[in-house]
Amino acid sequence: MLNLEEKAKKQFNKSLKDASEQEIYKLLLDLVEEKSAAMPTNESKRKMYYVSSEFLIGKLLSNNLLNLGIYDEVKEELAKHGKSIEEVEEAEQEPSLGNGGLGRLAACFLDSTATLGLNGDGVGLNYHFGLFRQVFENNQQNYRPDAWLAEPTWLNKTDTSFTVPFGKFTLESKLYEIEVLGYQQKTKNKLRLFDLESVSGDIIKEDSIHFDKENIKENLTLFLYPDDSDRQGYLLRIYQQYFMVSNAAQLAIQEAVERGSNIHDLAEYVIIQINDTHPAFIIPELIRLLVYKHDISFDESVEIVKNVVAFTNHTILAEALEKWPIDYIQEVAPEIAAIIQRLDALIKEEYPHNPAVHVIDGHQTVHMAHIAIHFGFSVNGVSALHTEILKETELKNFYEIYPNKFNNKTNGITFRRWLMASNPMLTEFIDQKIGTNWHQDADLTKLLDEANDEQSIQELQEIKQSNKVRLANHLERTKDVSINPNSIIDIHIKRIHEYKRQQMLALYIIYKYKAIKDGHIPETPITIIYGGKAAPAYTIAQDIIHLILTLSELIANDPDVSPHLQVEFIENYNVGEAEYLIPAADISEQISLASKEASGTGNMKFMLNGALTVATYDGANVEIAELVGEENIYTFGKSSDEIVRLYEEDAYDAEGLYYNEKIKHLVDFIISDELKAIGNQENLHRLHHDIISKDYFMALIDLEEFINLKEEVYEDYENQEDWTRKALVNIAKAGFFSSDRTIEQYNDDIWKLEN
Ligand code: 26Q
Repeated sequence: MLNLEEKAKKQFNKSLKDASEQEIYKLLLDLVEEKSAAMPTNESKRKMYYVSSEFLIGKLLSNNLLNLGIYDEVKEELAKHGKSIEEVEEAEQEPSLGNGGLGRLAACFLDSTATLGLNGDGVGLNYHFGLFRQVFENNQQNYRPDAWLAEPTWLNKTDTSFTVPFGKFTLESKLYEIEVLGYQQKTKNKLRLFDLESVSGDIIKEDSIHFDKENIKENLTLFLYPDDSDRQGYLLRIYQQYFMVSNAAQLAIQEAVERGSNIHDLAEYVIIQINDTHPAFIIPELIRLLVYKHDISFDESVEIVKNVVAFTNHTILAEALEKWPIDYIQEVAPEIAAIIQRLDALIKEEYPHNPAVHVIDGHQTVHMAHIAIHFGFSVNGVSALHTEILKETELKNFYEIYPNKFNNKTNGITFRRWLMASNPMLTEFIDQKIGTNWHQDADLTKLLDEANDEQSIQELQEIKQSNKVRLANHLERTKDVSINPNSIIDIHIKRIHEYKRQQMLALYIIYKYKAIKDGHIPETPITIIYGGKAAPAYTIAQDIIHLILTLSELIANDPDVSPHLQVEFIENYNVGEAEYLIPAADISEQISLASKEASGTGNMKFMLNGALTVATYDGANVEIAELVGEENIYTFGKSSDEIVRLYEEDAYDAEGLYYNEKIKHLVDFIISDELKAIGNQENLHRLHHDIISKDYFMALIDLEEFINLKEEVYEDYENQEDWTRKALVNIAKAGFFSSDRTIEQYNDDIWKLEN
């Protein structure tokens, strides 16, 4: 018994049934604190710091209750008093401290690190406002600040503080912490978020995401940078990065000393995994601290740091690789600029005739990845294909120098959040069929025995149906959106980017709309659901959102089509929405242009929840296809080799494809009178023009094949027994994508922590 009723009486002087959701949320937060107080921590000599500019942790209440093993008990006690845990969950503000995949991966990794009992913390920044809240107005994306820091909060203030020496001033940091509770109380780690006392929301221009960019002391941790793959406000980003890494480096050194390090042996005590290049300044910062605070020679400092830092690459998009003019770094942190120049000199001396590997190029631009590769001991990609592309193409020059540094760590997801917390019915089903061992060791292959059991297939179908009803209710309640739970649920959710090809699916929607207009009525109605945010500076991505919203309206208002096809773009897609959407999906859209998606992790979440994947041979899709077999996935499109070749030879011809008679009328529909009557001319024309003249991410190259495949998929759906059997195989084979497996590999190959 948790005595929630008693606690409510004591704290609020009222019975649970009269307490507000907000009050119950507060009560449960205290309960978690009480229950976790006694959890052990791992005090091993060696400790891992996962330094990341993003931790997209999502809401914490259910996850913490689940990991403490009291979720069901709490749910039942609340239900007894007429309270629903789902409604209490809605009282929690979601911390959206990440843009997308990279931030969410960091959150899954924290969960797995604690669950495996390893000594490892996350280190990042305490943004006062997370990624902007997306609102749709006139079928356009708009922006609202996302204030997540309301009381009560999981965030605890500490007394820890460090001095960060910028060029123009010195700032004192403040450390905040969020506890990370391992599953079944294995160990407790921390997410450590640095902040500044002087930062203030007062400089935000009224309910917007605009603020005074010059006022560093007041804005440094105010916002998470929303621009993935874009370059604006360079200087502020460098300020943020340096503030983050200076704190992380000082914290790691301080704690190593406390555990007995004499600094010369720092690498025995500390391993720092950097999440992409965003924290790469930690390399010169560590060197600065060793040289100036610990009197170690420059050369020895470089050698020490080389054994401390390991780098994960998450992108092959050239435009997302961080490069900063040395002037900017000089302005923000002159000592760091000087150290980078010394590091560059070392490299130039060693490789005078290999300018591709220099740290500072001929335009005086610093290549962050080059620092991380030369002065770290490990470089990893995030899926098998991605790592191969890094070695053979993108980072070939480095692979030739350091073949042993390169390794692959295929991404994973935590099953605690993405199955146990978000899909309780499927969890229960798996427990009944194969027992609960998989909670510790994510092997679900025993489920394959159920493939020929009609009863099991039937149950699985019913679970999917219930999850569709649950999604429909959730969307009705929270977003005023109605969907048909008896339709095929087909989902494309992720950041909006041309390479992810939301626009290709939109062209399919146009195809389907026209087909229905011509009398080809699908047997089962289809609901296509999108979700995702576009970076504010990414014009074409905004245009793609506009196209989809406009199509959605056109279809909804057309009585010939709307009973058979619905298109919904879910506003403000985030972790919480994903938790409802993914369990309800029949079809998972993973249709990026081959070679461009480093891994993808949504693909894994859908597979685990029994959706069938429509996939290009990209990122971890390749590994999913290998695991489930071609008969249990729908693959299509040009290979990554072919795409890489097209780019190298500059041989892609968008215009030529456009003149294909099957394609032209679909693309031209973007600027049709019907659509322009609803939408905005400028957006639609710009997108149309971009697709026919440039189409840099090749939406047209796989379109015909995609359309044919989509038709086949919907047809296959009609045989529910076969379909569900395929879904079962997908679930059964998803064990490989547990982030526990990923973290074990990081630990075996890179971190080498004792547990
Ligand atoms: C860079 C420079 C300036 C401003 C912002 C940025 C920036 C910010 C965020 C660049 C990239 C990101 C985020 C990248 C990201 O989320 N990558 C995704 O990482 C996932 C986890 O490994 C992969 O599954 C996805 O394939 C990859 O796209």
